[in-house]
Amino acid sequence: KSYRVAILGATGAVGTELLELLDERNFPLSDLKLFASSRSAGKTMKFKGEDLLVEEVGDRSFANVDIVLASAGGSTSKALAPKAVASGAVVIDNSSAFRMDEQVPLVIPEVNPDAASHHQGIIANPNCTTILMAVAIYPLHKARQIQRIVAATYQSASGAGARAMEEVKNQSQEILQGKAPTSEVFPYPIAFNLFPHNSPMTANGYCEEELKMVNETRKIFNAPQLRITATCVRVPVLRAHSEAINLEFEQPLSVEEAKEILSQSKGVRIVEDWQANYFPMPIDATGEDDVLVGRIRLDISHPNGLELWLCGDQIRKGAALNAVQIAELLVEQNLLSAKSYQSSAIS
Ligand code: A2P
Ligand code: 11C
Repeated sequence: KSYRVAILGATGAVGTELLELLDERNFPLSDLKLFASSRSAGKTMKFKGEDLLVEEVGDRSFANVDIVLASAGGSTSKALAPKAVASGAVVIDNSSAFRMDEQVPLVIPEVNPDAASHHQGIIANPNCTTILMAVAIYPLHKARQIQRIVAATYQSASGAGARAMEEVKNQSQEILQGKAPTSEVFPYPIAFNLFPHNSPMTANGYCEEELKMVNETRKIFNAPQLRITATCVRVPVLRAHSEAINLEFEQPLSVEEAKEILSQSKGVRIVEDWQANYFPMPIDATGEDDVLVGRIRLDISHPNGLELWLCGDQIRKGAALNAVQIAELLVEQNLLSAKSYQSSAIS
């Protein structure tokens, strides 16, 4: 059996990767439609050697579509996803629009695949920082129950889209030529600099990105009381996010056991050479499917604590790959029947 798929936001950083992954993973396609804004309408993009036309999205765009992979921002998803569901499609949404909606499963196939079966037409893809952390720590949580997580992120420019990557390169050139850097995407110069994450600040002093890590992880782990705190930072890396994670367990977990568990976990690869001081780096994680984990060590400040460091390609596992894996899960488990999504108060 094969499926009619549409990519909403096909020209963006995640959309481009979705196109590559559908090809690379040989997703069973009978039709592929590409949608973006009016700016891109009429352009073509290559898929399996063929030129596919990019169309402006309209009300009837999803009439003959089984699966919509959406990555065109929250407001676009909010406006279009319910319409796509009403016309019979299942939407896998990469934006934050529906993630905390009680009717919408928030799914990482390595962590909570079963949640997908309760979908009402929309399934949300978590935020990239959440996905990368969850893939690496969920297997440890299953072994010893995590009590508290303290995370610090080092997030690449591409998390803010394709134009933000260009901004790093352009500003670097400007600075090297002795000019003042021009900022268009980010609020402050990012080349040779870093700043706390550029998402909106909230009343409790955490920015939205930090609260996504808190709330989404609790929902995915089905652990509403889990204590999590995070500090998110934007760094002048082009692609792949890094995270320093401190875990406090209910019972002690040895480094050996943690490594044993992670070495058998899907989507995780341990990268450690202590002699060479070689651990995961964004340049090594770029283009990789796995989350690279290293520097696994006991926390000297707490008997039940463990420290680890991870890097992951946030456009791939943090977004496009996770979405395609969800689509594969829906196909495998025969979960593509038409649904009726009723918007709840939270969305
Ligand atoms: P376009 O390239 O025409 O602007 P990124 O995350 O890299 O910034 O990409 C965002 C993606 O979402 C792009 O494909 C962009 O298309 C698309 N997009 C933005 N706004 C809309 C919209 N209102 N309707 C459809 N697609 C949109
Ligand atoms: C970043 N994680 O790196 C963000 C971007 O909720 O999907 C994606 C925000 C989201 O800035």
